[in-house]
Amino acid sequence: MPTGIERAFPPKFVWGAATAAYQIEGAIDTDGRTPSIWDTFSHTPGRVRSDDNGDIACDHYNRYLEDVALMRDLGLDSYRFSLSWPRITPQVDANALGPVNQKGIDFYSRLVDALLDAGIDPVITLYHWDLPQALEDAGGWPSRTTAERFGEYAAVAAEHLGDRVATFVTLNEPWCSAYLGYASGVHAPGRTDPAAALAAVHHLNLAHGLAVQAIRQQAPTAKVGVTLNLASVRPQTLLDRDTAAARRVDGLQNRVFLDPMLDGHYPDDIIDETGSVTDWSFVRDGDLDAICQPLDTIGVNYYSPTVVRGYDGDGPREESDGHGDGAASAWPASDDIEFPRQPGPYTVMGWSIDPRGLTELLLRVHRQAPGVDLLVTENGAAFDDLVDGEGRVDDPMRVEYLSRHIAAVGDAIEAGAPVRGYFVWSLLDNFEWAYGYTKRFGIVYVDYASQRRVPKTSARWYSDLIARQVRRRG
Ligand code: GBH
Repeated sequence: MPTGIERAFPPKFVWGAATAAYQIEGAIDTDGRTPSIWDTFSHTPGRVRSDDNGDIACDHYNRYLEDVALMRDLGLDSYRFSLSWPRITPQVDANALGPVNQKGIDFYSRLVDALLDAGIDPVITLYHWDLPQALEDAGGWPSRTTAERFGEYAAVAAEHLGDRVATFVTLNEPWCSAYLGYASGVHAPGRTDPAAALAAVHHLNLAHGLAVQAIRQQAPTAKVGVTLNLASVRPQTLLDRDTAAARRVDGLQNRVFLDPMLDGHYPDDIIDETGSVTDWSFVRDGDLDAICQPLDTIGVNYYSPTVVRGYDGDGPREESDGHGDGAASAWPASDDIEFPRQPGPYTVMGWSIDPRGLTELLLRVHRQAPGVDLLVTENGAAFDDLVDGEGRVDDPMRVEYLSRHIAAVGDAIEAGAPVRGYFVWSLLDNFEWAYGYTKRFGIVYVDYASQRRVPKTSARWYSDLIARQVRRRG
């Protein structure tokens, strides 16, 4: 079996795996939980492949002890998971957070205690896409009140869990929440309004800033960060129209989040170039100060490279967001840009495999945020895994994918990026959003009929890698 990397990572480097609440928990109406936008979306026919939904998912809500035991057996240092907001404050609406649901807190409290008992450091993401439906009904992320309620919810989470949880991540991939949720509509709530998407960008940034302040107040020793799906954007050629396209995509995907969070301003070129869509009047005095909070860590999620070119009007415009033709564009004010399909190899998502993109991306973020620690909060791949006659799941392609990307993280560290940890996406096969259960990202196979967990070859490989690195620590 290829081991890939025998180099030593820094002694305190953290090896982990990640999941998200709606993708694994199930138990959607247990202990007072109310619906999120993903319950509504997945129960709307035609939105999710095979009309799958997260009603049961991996039944993690009932099986969390088994899953923690699995993580302990694998030797993980850390586990990144998200809280389901509608478990914590199920009665939230536009005007008030509503009462705290003790049963919701208790579930996460038991999970955190089980992890700590197993020697696994919990990393909590406050928001991985499951907005309480009542807040969407009141306008969702395009509406300012959603950000205000999010700040209050963050305070509750930090108050109840901050005594035991060392690291909080405010948002997971606000790019997806804003652009896939409100522009292309392939994610919940499924709206297709580019102006709303840009308002959502701002209110997600504001939500982040308010949450950082709330966590600092409630849990002063906790480390706080955000997870972004940034892109290391490459122009297809050095023609002006391609480099201009790359600059716009860098702006809409990276700088529109990084600049306000790290430097307290929005990129002028992006404000200009989206002028036909919105006048940005949703940005109020004081917002940028609220958004720009010192961060302990930036989480980077990376799956595939981004190559762009200026669209010259010839042939159908390529926009490979992996959701096929016919969807509205995820990119506001960007009809003059296309995303040419890249050469293989591909994962079964159709995403091309290119580990160098991860090295480049980590170095790009480090350049803009030189003093901030970095974490790879997600990296992984979907392949067509099958259980064989002996009840094993052999996934050599995933081993290859992970080993090359981990090596790419090592390259970034050697080049000076302060990367402190790596989290595989995902611990378990799970509900892959618009793809339902058709795509498997886990290092542990889940048989959805029996809920049996079967560690794949990649899980054993990752476990061995961690064990070797731990031995080196001495
Ligand atoms: C993450 O999103 C999520 O955080 C996680 O919940 C999810 O399960 C996981 O990834 C796997 O999807 O234009 O064809 O090159 C990642 C979402 C993936 C969206 C890459 C944009 C571009 C693909 N992003 N995608 S392509």
